[in-house]
Amino acid sequence: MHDVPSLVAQAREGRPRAVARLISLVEGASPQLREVMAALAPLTGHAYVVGLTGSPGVGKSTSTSALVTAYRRAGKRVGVLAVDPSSPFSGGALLGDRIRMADHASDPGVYIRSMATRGHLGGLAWAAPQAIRVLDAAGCDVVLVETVGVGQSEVEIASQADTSVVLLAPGMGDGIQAAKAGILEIGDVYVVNKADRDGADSTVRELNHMLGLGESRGPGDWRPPIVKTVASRAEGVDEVVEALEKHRAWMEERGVLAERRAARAAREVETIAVTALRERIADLRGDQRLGVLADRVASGSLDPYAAADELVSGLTQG
Ligand SMILES: Nc1nc2c(ncn2[C@@H]2O[C@H](COP(=O)(O)OP(=O)(O)OP(=O)(O)O)[C@@H](O)[C@H]2O)c(=O)[nH]1
Ligand SMILES: [Mg+2]
Repeated sequence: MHDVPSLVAQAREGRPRAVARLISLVEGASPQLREVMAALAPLTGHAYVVGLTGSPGVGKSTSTSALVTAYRRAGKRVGVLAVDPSSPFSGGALLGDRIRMADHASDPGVYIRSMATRGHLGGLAWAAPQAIRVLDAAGCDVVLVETVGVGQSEVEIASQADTSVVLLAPGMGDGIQAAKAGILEIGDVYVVNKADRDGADSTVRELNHMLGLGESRGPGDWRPPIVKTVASRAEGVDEVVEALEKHRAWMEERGVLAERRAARAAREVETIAVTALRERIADLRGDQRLGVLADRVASGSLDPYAAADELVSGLTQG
């Protein structure tokens, strides 16, 4: 068992080992998690959470690393969370990221953490927000969340960020992929990376076209900017930071930031509640209440809906 108050105090002072240990408690779904989260709650709400999504190899990690450099130059404390929803292990696929992040490894103003979430009940939706809370409470001004892998998880992680950055690269058929993945609805800022390659301008045009279609934006609405970058040479990265800051200011002005955070909190609570219920339902397999109800349903003295209702009300009464 960990001494939670002391861990939290150390994390708050910015001690990396305490931060790492707290995130491990999240990853391991520790029974002490409740205590940890209760202690962290009053310390959260400061960090600006930026999600980075995009197809494999588009340059998310390289961009993340360049953004870390830019934010560090501005004196900000930065947390980086690389989330891999497809793998039950930390490591492996994330090894390359660690190497790319090596520049920042000795910087005490940067926390970098990889997280595999497949093994979790409730998966990414449940674990990542808790890890973000840890980084927030540890005093990070900015938390960058990179999702490895494609598909639903990207949309999921986008819903956990204050601002979502969608990366594309020329010549990857990304425009079409993006449309398919529903990514065009989640981007607050679009980045066309690998602008040193042919076709960047046409990717920008294509994207512009797609973003403009079917849009009925009002004068005060946010229009997602498209920024060209060469992340491997840190070109365009300051423009990305500028776009992020503009989006953040726009959200604050309009009350959107508070709205998004409340929506995020609602989903967080919902996920935790559903996970708890699912655990209880799993416990029921060997429970005699289910057996008794099943016998009645089998013999025709009770219908299955009434039996399920009875079971559910039993669950929520503890
Ligand atoms: N030419 C060029 N290559 C780049 C640029 N940015 C990144 N790369 C290279 O593209 C490759 C993939 O970059 P990553 O940053 O690992 O991409 P990623 O999106 O994090 O990849 P996954 O995490 O595997 O999905 C690496 O070899 C980078 O060096 C760029 O602007 N131009
Ligand atoms: Mg990566």
